[in-house]
Amino acid sequence: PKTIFLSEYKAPDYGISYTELHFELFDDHSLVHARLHFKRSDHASDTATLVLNGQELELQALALDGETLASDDYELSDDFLCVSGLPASGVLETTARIYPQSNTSLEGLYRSRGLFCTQCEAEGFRKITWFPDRPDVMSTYHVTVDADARQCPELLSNGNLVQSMELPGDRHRAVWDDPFPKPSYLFALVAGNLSRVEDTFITMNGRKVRLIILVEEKDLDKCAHAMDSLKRSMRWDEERFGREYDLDVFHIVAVDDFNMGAMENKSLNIFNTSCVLAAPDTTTDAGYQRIESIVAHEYFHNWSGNRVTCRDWFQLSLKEGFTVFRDAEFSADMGSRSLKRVEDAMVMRTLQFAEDAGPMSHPVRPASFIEISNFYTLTVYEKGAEVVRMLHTLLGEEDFRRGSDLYFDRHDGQAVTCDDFVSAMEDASGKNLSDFKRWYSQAGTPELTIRDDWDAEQGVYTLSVSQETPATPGQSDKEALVIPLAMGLLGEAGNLRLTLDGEAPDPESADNTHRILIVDKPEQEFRFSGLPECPTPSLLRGFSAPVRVDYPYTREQLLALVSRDDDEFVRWDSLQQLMVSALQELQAEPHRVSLDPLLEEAVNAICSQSLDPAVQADMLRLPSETYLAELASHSGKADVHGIFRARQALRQALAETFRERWQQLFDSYRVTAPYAAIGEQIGARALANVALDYLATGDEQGVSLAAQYYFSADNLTNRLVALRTVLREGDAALGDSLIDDFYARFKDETLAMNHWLSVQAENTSGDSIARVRALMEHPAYDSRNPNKIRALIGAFANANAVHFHKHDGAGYRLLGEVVETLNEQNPQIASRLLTPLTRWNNYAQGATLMRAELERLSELPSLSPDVYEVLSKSLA
Ligand code: HT7
Ligand code: ZN
Repeated sequence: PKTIFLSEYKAPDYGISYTELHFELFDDHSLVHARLHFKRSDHASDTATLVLNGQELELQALALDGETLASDDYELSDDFLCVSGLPASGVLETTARIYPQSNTSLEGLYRSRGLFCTQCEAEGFRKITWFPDRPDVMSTYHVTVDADARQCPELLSNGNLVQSMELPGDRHRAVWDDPFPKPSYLFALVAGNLSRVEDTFITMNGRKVRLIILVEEKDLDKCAHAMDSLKRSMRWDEERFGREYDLDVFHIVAVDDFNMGAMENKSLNIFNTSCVLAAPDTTTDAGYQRIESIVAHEYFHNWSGNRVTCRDWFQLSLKEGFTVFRDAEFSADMGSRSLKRVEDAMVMRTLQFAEDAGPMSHPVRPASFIEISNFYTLTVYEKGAEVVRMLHTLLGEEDFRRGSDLYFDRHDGQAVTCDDFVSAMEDASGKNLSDFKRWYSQAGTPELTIRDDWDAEQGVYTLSVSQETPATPGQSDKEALVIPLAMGLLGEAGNLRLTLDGEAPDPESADNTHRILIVDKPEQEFRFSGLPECPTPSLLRGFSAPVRVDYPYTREQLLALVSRDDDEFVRWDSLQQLMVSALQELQAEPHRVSLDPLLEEAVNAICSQSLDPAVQADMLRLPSETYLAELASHSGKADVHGIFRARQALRQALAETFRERWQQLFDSYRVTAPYAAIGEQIGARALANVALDYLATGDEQGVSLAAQYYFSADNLTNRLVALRTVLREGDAALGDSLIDDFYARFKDETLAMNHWLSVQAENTSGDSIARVRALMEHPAYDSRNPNKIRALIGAFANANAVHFHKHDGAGYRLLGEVVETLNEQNPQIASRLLTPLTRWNNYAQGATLMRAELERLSELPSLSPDVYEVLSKSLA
């Protein structure tokens, strides 16, 4: 497979101004007739070849301006159709025969439970017809779809419906016209038997938009939350970003077989059912929140992605980073801002930092790739969003909004780059952001080492900050980044007023206890004067930058921050740090029994203060095994078995020490009202459920309480918490009986069954590998459905570390076998599933066997480019 480089980007020689497509859909094949209205670009030579991508297509007809093309005028290969000797403009006509019913890759046109649907991002359109399948070729589309009227009563594509008619032989036709030029990756088609939920939205300029969600009839009662989320997103984008919807109709279609969460095709968003359908029995609180944010994310792409799109796939974060930033702001506005920040920081620190330190490490704007599907990553999405957030922090809301308006005005209808985005921000704010742009090109997580000095006589406190970004594959020398470091100083009676050297003191301002320090050199000092006492620094407030911070906090200082700092992220993080150090001690001394009194005091402080219960719940949860493994591998090698035992011991100690507290919290926060997915209830449930988990730890009465909780639950959140707790703490017979009960209740609800698979895959009691292998044969599993694969195999490899890392390598082999099958069937899912094995270098014990499994896979014949890229980079 070939590596593609950003530095080799060339604008296309031909544009396609107008694309006419005519689909004839049949059960055993489909025909795609295309008429491409091409025009040679000004920069191209008269003899330039028109290069069209095409894969797995059978050529049935090829004509230029109505005349069949002679065979020496074109060249057809597995990947391309190249036509030469063309006039400056004209119409190229092709007919392709394709086989959607046997397309298991879920890219291009495929069938999901009989429904015809498409997934074209990033390079799937080339599996539908020959086309310059690159985002800088933008065209308007006119699409005719013919299919059997009974099997496919709904025929949909992008834009507006301009005609529908019956055809002979029980067939019918719909014609769609999309007036907005778009790249081929935003093309969509859906045909099948679906039922509709409809609503309307009146835009800020009074236009009426029809909102239509299409699902299988059995799921009609699960669409209300998505519809409500959509309407709130549309209003929010008008109010916060001034963005109005631009067509008269907006569709969301739910499909069962989908490689990712959802896809923002112009006016015809296609969603994984798991990201649209919501009901209390089949969706957790987190699931409701995820649906809200994904519906918003896809909707927001209408501007950040569709109206203004990417010039090439290296610029993917232009649309994804910006859109994740937008959806995060939306979620923060809909719920709790600090909660959203804590949860996003957890994802960054646990998963993105690991990606940044692993063999697939890449910058937010990668410089090269083999297979672009491998770059839909936490780095491009989440770190990309953090980069946009830092721009927002540096510019402030007003200038940022001006920059965003300028970006949309300047580039509407264009395919542009991350540089264009930053230029708009520069032009709107008058700030020079050239050094800041290193965030786009430099991979790796920067580490800030912070030390301090207190001059009691002068009342001067000095913070010395140095930054370093570790070497990553292909990038050994790193430059200093521009890092906004939000901070405060905590004194005995609360946060102190701050006067930075060179600044006039401002005792009047209420807001002078908080600063954004701009760290932009390898080493810097910040001096604060006029302080009455030696403070404790409150650092990286609100997770103001995606960096690690190394400051030698004492436990007393952490306790002070947990108890009294103004910033909820810092309070959460400080308690996490106290727990991490307790866990590290337990790992070093497994028989240690006493709980650190300062940790005890910190937990007490959090339990007794009135905080947002959702944030309180996050504060009281133990750091995850994955986070602990990431931290351990940053400074050495991770011992997953030691981490597991230490967490068990700390959970036990906290459970015993605070038994009364847990009971009080459980009693006061247990929700007795009927289930509603509203912030108030979600927060209360989270806190009650954390308390229940501790109550059941090593305690028979607590286990019976959990079992009762399971049976009395009116929602999936509580039922799953109870089930997990019983599986962990109860005897096997009780656990099995709940598993059977869950199956009996929900066997017909495929989304609930995914949770049933995950819970068992993550269960560390008994022989997990045998259990997972048995479940692979169970009717609730489907080896071709990405949701099922993620629910069972993904959950096992990512959330059952002690069995995945079994000493005999059986966990690695299990994952390897699944990847081997998927390599041919669905390469995108295969390469994603491989991720845990690629981290072999983080583990002392498993490394050799993990590598051996990667090596075995790399010797397989016919590796897909997706899997090849991950394997070759992991073994380099
Ligand atoms: N922009 C969408 C990306 C996507 C995708 C990418 C590769 C393979 C399958 C895919 N399905 C959707 C999703 C988003 O970020 O909004
Ligand atoms: Zn997106």
